[in-house]
Amino acid sequence: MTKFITPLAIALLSTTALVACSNADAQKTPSTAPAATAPAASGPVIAASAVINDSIDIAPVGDVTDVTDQVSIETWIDDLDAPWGITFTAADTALITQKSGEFFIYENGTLSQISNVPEVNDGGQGGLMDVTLDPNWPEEDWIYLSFSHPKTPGAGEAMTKVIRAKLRDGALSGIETLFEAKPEDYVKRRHHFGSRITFDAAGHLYFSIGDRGIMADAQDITKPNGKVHRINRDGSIPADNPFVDDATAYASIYSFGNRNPQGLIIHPDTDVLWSTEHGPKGGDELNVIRPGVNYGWPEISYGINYNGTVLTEFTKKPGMAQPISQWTPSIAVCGLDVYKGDLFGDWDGALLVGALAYEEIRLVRVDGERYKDEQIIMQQEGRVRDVTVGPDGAIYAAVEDKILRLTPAK
Ligand SMILES: [Ca+2]
Repeated sequence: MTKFITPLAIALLSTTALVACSNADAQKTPSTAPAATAPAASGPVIAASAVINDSIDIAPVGDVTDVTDQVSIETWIDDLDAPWGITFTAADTALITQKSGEFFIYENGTLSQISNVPEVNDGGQGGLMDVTLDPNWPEEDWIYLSFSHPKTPGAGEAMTKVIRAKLRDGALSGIETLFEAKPEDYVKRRHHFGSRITFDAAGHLYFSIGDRGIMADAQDITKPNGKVHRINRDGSIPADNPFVDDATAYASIYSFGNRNPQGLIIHPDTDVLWSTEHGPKGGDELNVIRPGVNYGWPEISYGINYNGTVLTEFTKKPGMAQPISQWTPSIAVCGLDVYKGDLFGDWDGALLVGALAYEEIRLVRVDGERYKDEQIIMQQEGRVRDVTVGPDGAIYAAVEDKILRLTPAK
């Protein structure tokens, strides 16, 4: 049905599918999400793991301090083309994905292209996306990659896919597929691929898929898009995933109602799973991701349609989690890490939030699952796609056509 559908028809479908679905079985909203309880707190707080905050309107992030004068910025690698993900394998050695599909290792000051990388569909917002190492690196030298996988070679339908492989003699070797959507769930639209990968202390792999431009799918657990997923490192499904007992659901789904999470990180101090998610026009979200929870898209949002029309009149509904904080107007959140290191000692444990449209890195201080405050540490250096902390404690940012290195200003 979606094979030759026009963008306009999809847009209409997206806004009406919740009330007018031609196949009732095709759309399933889970009934097993945790019951909503309203904590009587005055701020953006989630108190206990079984409780979701669904009743408090979250005010947009207000005045943010500019501390860019505390940071010195240098170009670490240039001559790239839309680097999307960066991760370090050792001091001064990094792996870098590029949206167009190239995968590089930067070692001893030299950038070398890695071969045997799967074909990606780099149309629209797709491409070769995130890269992460095995939690037991280097003893277990698996490299994890996400990308927009073409259903057939060329620029047709695509969906976010996750693989792992080892680097041998400059090539990916022993590639294993960890997550691949059902063929019928591939989508021709060219945006909202999500893509970020992170691991918890127990070794579970979490990754995000955006709604792929079909908003209603985010509420449908028979669809992989609009979700945060959780799998084991070999691609198997953890027995305690929230929807494993539902034969119609993707068993890898961990949370749903997520629009386009392009920041996803386990906080190493707390094991809390943080996510930054693009809103539409306004309503970018910082979320704590919990199993089985509905994050509300597109039924609730602090944003509006890009053309200015109302998307939903609701910012909250029972049973749908509120964000921890929200950015209106949108800064276009992309890339997320937790600062750990000696160079910026005062920033230990703070979130580093990249932003495409605002061309910024924000330092967001959190306490457990609470939002405390935020500062701008980099501005107007280009659209930020990824932020990662290096082994040397410097902050590295994938920006436009280069990797920047941030250190404390003298
Ligand atoms: Ca939400």
